[in-house]
Amino acid sequence: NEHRSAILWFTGLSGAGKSTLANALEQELFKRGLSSYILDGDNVRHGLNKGLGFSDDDRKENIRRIGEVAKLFVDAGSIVCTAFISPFKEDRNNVRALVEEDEFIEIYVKASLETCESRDPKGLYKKARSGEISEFTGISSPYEEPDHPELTIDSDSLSVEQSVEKITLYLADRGII
Ligand code: GGZ
Repeated sequence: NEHRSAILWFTGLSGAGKSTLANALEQELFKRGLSSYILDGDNVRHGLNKGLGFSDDDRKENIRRIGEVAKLFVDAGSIVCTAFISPFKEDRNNVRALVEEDEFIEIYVKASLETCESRDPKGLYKKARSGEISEFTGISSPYEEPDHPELTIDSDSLSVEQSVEKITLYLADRGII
């Protein structure tokens, strides 16, 4: 099917819903016969980036490598969905600069820290509060909100279905799908 390649860069706190949304979107793109792929912690932090932790420097290197891999997918003609906290503006903007201006779509998956902390599916916030995990985003490590994301998804108030619809409408509007 006819489509343009792009990086759909999901950013947001742990538990905001980045992976859930990126996976649901990727499924929708697949259903439409589009060439898409997902990069997330499951296939990157355990492989390519095994050995990187959560210091500022390691996060920076994590995002740099993911950006380079995402660019390869764009070169290959795919729509690549990435789901990483990517807490630093500068690192996200460095990835943006790797591809054409219209090929990078920053999607801020926005949920309050309170919401994310109450979801706490893996109990990581609890461990961060108790000090068992250090440098945890939102607790003991910063998250820099995007200034001008192409899209903001308020995951406090939108369902996954509504969010996927919002993104696909945007992509159609931009002529990407
Ligand atoms: C943040 C951490 C940390 C710390 C482990 N801080 O909700 P999750 O569990 O499944 O997703 C989080 C994931 C974050 O990895 P990223 O590669 O997305 O981070 S970054 O973009 O900042 O490099 C969380 C888990 O790893 N996790 N320790 N200290 N998240």
